[in-house]
Amino acid sequence: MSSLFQSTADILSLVPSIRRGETPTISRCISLIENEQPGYLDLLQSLPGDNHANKTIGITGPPGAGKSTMIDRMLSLMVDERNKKIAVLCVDPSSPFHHGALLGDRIRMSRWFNDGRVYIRSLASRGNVGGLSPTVIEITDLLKAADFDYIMIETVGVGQTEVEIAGIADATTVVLTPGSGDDIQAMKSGLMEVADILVVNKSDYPGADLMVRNLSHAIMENGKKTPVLKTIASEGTGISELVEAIGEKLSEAQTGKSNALAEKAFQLIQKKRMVGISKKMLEQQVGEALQNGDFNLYRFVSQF
Ligand SMILES: Nc1nc2c(ncn2[C@@H]2O[C@H](COP(=O)(O)OP(=O)(O)O)[C@@H](O)[C@H]2O)c(=O)[nH]1
Ligand SMILES: [Mg+2]
Repeated sequence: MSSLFQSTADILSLVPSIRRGETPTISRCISLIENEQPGYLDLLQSLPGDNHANKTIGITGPPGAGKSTMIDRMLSLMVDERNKKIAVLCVDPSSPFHHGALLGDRIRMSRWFNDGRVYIRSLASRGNVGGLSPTVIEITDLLKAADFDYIMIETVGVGQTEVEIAGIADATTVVLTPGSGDDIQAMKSGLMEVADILVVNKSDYPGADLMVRNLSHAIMENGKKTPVLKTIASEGTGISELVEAIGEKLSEAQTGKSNALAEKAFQLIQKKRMVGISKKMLEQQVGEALQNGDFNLYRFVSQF
């Protein structure tokens, strides 16, 4: 793939345009980062320090829970009523081969695509199934350097993603639905630990009140104060309370916390150290080493 840019100097000259929130530049730079094209690290390294006033909101939960519908409704309140400028990043780590969920996101949020106050970008997953790729950290930092008031990240909750998104976002909302067994799953998987806010969406379905009670009970037992809210995203019910609760969490959240930054640093170093290493490449090299005889796994590994 050829670079969209002529040189590293060209790339660095784009930083002021990013700062002004010019979306064509932002889109090009996100592609640059997503595809790890030459100069993308120079770009990230030339972004201003991590002390931005804007905040990051994570919305996670199972596919179909209503996350995109909810974000669409939240945009109405935050953009139309409060005139905020918002970036939405949709990440689906569950489906590297088809883009079903991402298509759903686009449909659910379609009325914002031509609104200059909202920037929406979907990220295709890159075979990092069960986890968020560190690319999400990088792209979030790019968006933070622009003049958005809020950056919302929608992620399908699979495996570790909820925990990882909580490390990136200043406030994390976990969306569940009644009758799904999500509450049991949430209590087992430590989801309760990472959620700043729990939402029982589709509360027009039976079992919503029971689910809220179960979750509230579990939270109390854990000595936590995580709010549990009930919404019907498709009707806009409970959305203003949700926006309110998120605002409260954000006002408590400290930015530039060293433990959160250390966690991100850890992931980015991991990514850096694995550059050029893939299972396919290893399989080929192991194959060659085996043919040469006297294969020792530890001597093999030591060359990396
Ligand atoms: N009955 C009901 N349906 C909802 C509600 N919220 C969303 N939906 C529907 O659930 C489906 C999946 O919603 P979507 O926002 O794409 O879920 P996501 O995968 O979590 O982003 C869509 O058909 C929505 O219209 C709700 O509160 N009640
Ligand atoms: Mg969605």
